[in-house]
Amino acid sequence: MRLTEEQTRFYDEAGYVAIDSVAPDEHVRAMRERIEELCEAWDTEESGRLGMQQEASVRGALTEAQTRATVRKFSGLVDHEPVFARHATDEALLDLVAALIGAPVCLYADQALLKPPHVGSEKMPHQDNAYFKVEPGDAVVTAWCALDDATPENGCMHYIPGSHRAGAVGHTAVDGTPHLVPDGFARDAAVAVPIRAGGVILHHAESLHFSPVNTTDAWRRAFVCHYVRADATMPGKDASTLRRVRG
Ligand SMILES: O=C(O)CCC(=O)C(=O)O
Repeated sequence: MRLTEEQTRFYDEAGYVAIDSVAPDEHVRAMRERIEELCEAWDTEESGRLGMQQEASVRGALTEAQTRATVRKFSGLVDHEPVFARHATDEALLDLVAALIGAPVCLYADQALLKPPHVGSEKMPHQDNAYFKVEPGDAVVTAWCALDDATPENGCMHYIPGSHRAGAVGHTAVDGTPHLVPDGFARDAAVAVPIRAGGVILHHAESLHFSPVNTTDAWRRAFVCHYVRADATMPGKDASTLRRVRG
């Protein structure tokens, strides 16, 4: 799959680009079904090894059904779950990734980010590289794949166009959470980027972004792969242990 010149220019200028119909319907369906099974099996070893997290607002004494309906995250699925490995190594997706960051390409991290109906919370503003600290920032791209149609109402991605051009900005830890937020953030400048299921948003590691709450009756699910060029400097990661996905 090729990026057009216009899409490449848009990414360079805005720090993100949305591409429709990247993941085949069958792959999207299989990922959605597996997420449903994992939420159903929330108290098993299988879900546990994927670092299952629940919405903070509802943690505590819940019924089984309530627990299933409040899962917000699984991590590291590609190492254990074939349908997610198939997506992360899909050649069409990797063509887009390599066009933006070059090659060889490794998978840096992957996660399923879920916004359950009504309780799906905001993902606070941040740059991915506030967490990763990869040098250079241009060597990392996030491929955010919608598994449901993502809309402003159910918590689609929002970006500050051009924010990556300022490079890394300072972030401060939010008390009692694992979140970092940028020091100074112009929320009014954010643009909502709705996308259909199967579409992928590619964003730069220093693009400021967030996603609001899910106010709808339905899930907003995404599978997110962070890719890095193999020659980048990655504090806290042993690059030789990362999965090489494009030579
Ligand atoms: O899926 C979301 O709501 C947030 C995703 C995000 O922040 C990311 O992919 O870096």
